[in-house]
Amino acid sequence: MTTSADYSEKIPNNVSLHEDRRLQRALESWQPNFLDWWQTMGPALPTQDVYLRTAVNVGREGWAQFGHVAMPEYRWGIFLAERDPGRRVGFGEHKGEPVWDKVPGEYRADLLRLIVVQGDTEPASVEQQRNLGATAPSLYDLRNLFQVNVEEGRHLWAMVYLLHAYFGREGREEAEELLHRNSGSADAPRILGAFNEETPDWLSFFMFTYFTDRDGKYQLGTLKESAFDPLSRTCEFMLKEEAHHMMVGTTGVDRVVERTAQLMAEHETDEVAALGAISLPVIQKYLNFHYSVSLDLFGGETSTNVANYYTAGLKGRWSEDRRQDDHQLTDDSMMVDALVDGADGGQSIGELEVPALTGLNTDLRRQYINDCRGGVNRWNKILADAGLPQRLSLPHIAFNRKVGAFAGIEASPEGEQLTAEAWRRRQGEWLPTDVDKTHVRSLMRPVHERGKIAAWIAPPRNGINGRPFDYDYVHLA
Ligand code: BYC
Repeated sequence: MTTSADYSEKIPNNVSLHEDRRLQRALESWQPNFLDWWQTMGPALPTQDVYLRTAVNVGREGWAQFGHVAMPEYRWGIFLAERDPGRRVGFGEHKGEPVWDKVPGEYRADLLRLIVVQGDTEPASVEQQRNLGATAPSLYDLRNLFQVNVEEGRHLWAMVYLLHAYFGREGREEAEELLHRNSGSADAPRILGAFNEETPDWLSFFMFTYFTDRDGKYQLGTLKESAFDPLSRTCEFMLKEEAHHMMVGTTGVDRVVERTAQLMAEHETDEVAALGAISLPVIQKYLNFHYSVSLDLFGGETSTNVANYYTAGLKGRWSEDRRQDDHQLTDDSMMVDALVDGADGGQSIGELEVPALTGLNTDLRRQYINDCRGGVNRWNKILADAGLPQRLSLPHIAFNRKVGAFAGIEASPEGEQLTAEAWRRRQGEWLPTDVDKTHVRSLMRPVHERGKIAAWIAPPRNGINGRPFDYDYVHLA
């Protein structure tokens, strides 16, 4: 057996990598850099092995295997969903034409940009979560953190494969850059705002996996519609893994709320901080923060970029095939959230009618917001079931925005426009203050013993892959 044949087994793939020696060599030279990055920027807590799911195929049955794996030896593979030979472009000016197996010259720059932005978020989130292992509330949670991390690593591989396979030298250079930019770096930050924020504690982690990973779900859902078939097929498979990340966020926040509600009901008090838990107002502030920075990830309420992506067939809408329209939208309009001019010469928060194509970021953001409501309803049901009158809520769309129509104004969670002075004075009521963050961090003491859990969070209802909660999910080094 030659070295390259061995190597093709080292990168599990369903793209016949062994048939393209040049591509194989290119990925071969990127792999050690990825592993260096994983060692220096990936999970910091030393472990022997972790009970992980590894993608091994894309079929309906048995696409993943579970087992204890030493993390640096995780098999980051390249998997594209199965090809549909009859697939046609579903929207835009090429609607009805066969999808593309190569990158059309005129769309090269835009496709490269979209793939680089998507790729940039994956290692960014691993960097953000690097130190969380040291304070995990249980081995079950620790395992889930690492599962999310290795899969974000695989999603980076997915984008790097596209860059190497379809964008020549420029793609290879961009793949290198994906390992050089770092979350929060002053010199070379990650591209999108939310990915330069800290994830310093587990409440942030659960909020991040609920709200920010959910942006991932929606963006991948639009790229899955792409006329560039390899991108579409990659995203389709990534979405499969993303479901676990959603579960981690949803049930993570569930369990924090459950524990808080339990203590509130038991002790008939709202002041659960003294009881070693996180109070509802602080949970609400974390929710406000993560939701609002995630809303920014959808770009401006109106955008010519998104209109061009759609018309060209690069990026579709969520559930494109279920939309009852012409899938071209050239004659349509829609209402978007906007600052509107008032009779008094001032501007207020309202809506404006714009061409439907330029409003597509708003369309996607609204799909996302509806989905986010599902989480809030769940958490409120936990509060109601505990007999408590308090409720959590999503803040107004204009609250704490740094991108888009409301970037230049300040608004309360209820959507009341505020002066800069009022915002400065009151923002601590709505966003985590240093005191809140310090308290949450003070609770983050590691529980690395089998079957044990920290006092600020309820245990999960189910373990992973049919294993019990007290399974030895992680062996620490
Ligand atoms: N921060 O025309 P505009 C995930 C830039 S998450 C900084 O309004 P457009 C994951 C924008 O790039 C999913 N800059 O917006 C989750 C543009 O710059 P250029 C990631 C921002 O282009 C958790 C300018 O502002 N995937 O997978 O229509 C863990 C004007 O922008 C931001 C994608 O995002 C921001 N928040 O839409 C792990 C999909 N927003 O080009 C993973 C690919 C906008 O003028 N990306 N800007 O220099 C896209 O589809 C689009 O680039 C965006 C922006 C939706 C991000």
